[in-house]
Amino acid sequence: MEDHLRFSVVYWHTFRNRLSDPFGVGTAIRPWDDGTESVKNAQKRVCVAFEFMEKLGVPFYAFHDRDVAPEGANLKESNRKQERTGIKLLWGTACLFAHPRYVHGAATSCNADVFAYAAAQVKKAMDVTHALRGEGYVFWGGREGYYTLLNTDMKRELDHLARFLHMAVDYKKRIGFKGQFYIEPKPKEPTKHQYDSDAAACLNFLREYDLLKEFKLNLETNHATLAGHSMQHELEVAIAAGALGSIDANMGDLFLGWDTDQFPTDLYLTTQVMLSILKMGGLTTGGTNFDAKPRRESFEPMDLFYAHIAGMDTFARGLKIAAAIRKDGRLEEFLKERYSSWDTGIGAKIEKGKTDFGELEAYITKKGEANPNASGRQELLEALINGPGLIVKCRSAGALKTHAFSGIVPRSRCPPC
Ligand code: XUL
Ligand code: CO
Repeated sequence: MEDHLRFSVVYWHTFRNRLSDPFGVGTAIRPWDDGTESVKNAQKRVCVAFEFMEKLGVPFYAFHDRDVAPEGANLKESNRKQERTGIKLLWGTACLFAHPRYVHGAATSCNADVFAYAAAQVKKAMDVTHALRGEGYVFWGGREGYYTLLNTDMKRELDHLARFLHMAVDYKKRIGFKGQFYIEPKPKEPTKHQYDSDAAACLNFLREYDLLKEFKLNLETNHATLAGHSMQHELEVAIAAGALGSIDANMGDLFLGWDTDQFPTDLYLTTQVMLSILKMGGLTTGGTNFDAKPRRESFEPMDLFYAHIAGMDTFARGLKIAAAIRKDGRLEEFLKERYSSWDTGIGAKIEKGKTDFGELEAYITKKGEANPNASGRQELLEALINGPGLIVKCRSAGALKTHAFSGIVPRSRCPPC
């Protein structure tokens, strides 16, 4: 489970977020943090962060350059703490969205000097990530998008973004950084429309600008739902392109239309995520990165533990249920059967590219009608998902047995019995 889940704590929400909202100041009680930008305070924060991660038993963390500023002092301290605890850096990134200079974007700014500033900042953030032996580096397009097309040359901005990423790839090679590069899709917030809007848009962009072999995707649940997709949809799009890298594990709220970044406590969500990840064969460089924050009302230090443990337990159970569903085999069997017309005959010929419209016309004219002739069975499959992994009691051969299996088949055909 440890190898599959690869949990990671984020520095920004867990150690820098004061839990403010647009209507009120921060409520977080963080007795170790005096709220200043002093070196002493930053070092104290590093100590608390590593103590917290050690107590949780997580193997990774992630940061933005600005979260761990002042850089110089923190680099040494972080290196020492990594050595002592064995906790590793999952990925680093640069905050190219908070400072007013990035008001019109960074790599997609209308101003070339801003592009240059962003390049210098990413160069430094990559150096720091490399020095801390980070396993990856994330590009999330904070303000790489627009509010109105009236003032935006979209094609030019996209060309600039691609140029920026090519330069990052060149620099990566120059310094010998072997970590994985990721793009993190998000459709809106802070801009109205972001260029990296969803997995498909990112893949298209990477392909168009010949960057696909250098990047994978870091997918975040709440970003998927903001884009009008499920997380599983985004995962499957990335997996189909061989480009799923890592996940930012959180969830949104059904009734709120913004990025609430809640800790993932929904078993259906984590089960779906783990089903896709297991199908892919597991994460390699990536991890389950809790890009999540406790609610403004959960302001005590202890809530940081409760929140992470809730997320970790939900993913652990999701993994167990997903593994049980795979072991059970009925979902896979159903899918295999559903597509079986492609395995032989005309289906196999189409898949192999061994036929054409003319032959297909002759084939179907002879046959007369195409009859899909099979139900999609959505409700049955949803019931099946409810089953495996749950402990059911079943009376078998006179004795009450407990086993992990679904109760949707008649008891007489219940395989464990
Ligand atoms: C913002 C977001 C970022 C990225 C890293 O919504 O998810 O924190 O993960 O910049
Ligand atoms: Co994120």
